[in-house]
Amino acid sequence: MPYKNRCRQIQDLLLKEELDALLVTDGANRYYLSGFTGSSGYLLITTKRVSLLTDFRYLTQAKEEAPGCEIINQGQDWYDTLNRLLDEQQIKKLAFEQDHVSHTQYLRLAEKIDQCVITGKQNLVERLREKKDQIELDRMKQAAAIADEAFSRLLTELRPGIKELEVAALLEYHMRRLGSEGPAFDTIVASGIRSALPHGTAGDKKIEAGDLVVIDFGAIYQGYRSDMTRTVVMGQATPKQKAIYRLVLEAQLAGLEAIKAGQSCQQVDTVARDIIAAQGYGDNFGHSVGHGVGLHIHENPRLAQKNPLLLEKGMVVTVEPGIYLDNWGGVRIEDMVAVTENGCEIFTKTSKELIEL
Ligand SMILES: [Mn+2]
Repeated sequence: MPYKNRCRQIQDLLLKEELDALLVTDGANRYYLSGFTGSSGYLLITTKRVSLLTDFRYLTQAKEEAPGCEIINQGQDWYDTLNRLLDEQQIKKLAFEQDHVSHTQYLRLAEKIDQCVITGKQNLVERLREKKDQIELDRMKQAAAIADEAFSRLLTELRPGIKELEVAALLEYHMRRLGSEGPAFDTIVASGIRSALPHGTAGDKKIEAGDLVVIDFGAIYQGYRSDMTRTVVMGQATPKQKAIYRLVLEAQLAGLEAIKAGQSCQQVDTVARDIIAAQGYGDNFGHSVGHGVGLHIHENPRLAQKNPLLLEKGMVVTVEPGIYLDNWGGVRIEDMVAVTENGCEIFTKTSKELIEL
């Protein structure tokens, strides 16, 4: 069980920051620290105890999924329950996740918590989540494998005249049948001139002969997400389509090559970006090269120009340069990889040769 160890890391952080407790309100952080998959609940981590407050609907499930936590029925007013717990343990300084509390919740906390100081903190749990352990890596590899297989099934079904929305439905159907808990995010299927929209979610448009089709999607396996993009051509590629594709692929391969523990995020971005910029397409590549993935589809670390953070073994990131030309179309190629000591392990296995259907 990894949860106990993760809670212990939070408890160490509490001691270091001279805090008595952390109230976890974010769902992904709650799951990460407890294993509880229910949609509602709060974790209270003190230096000695981990309590999971949830409501009647989830009590049985919580006991099964989070044996490392003391399970507490939050009752009619969970602030009363929280106050009682804080009292019992003589908590004087309570931290809360300021990025995951609404203004209304904050005002209520400030009003109802009477015997201790409350203080907002950022990224306490998120920072731990940046580096994946073996259990997480295995799940993400499986999520990537599901997406790969779904994509190969989809390729046999793509024909001119099919709508983008149907393509998204087929992909999501295949992923579900292969064990995905749902799409990792709104599936992107952008064809023809729409492929120049970096985040063109699938629409009503029919895919026509000659279209570039950007397909960006992912699966969820045991809570963990995958992310991949392939661009295909419906029919035979034109010389320009081939040239743009080759350039994006060259940048993508260089980005992958640059990844290893100790490398800075901005350096990976630069390596890929420079290849595209050198051919005059710098302005047509307006997003960062990649991002972390995990329980969320977009997490730290971001592989971006202004991020000096050094990559560490166990981080999982995407590498996804693209070129987008208004009124013409776009190409993006994306793999998800795990950072290793000397390079990276590529979880996405689908070929990156240009696919002409
Ligand atoms: Mn991505």
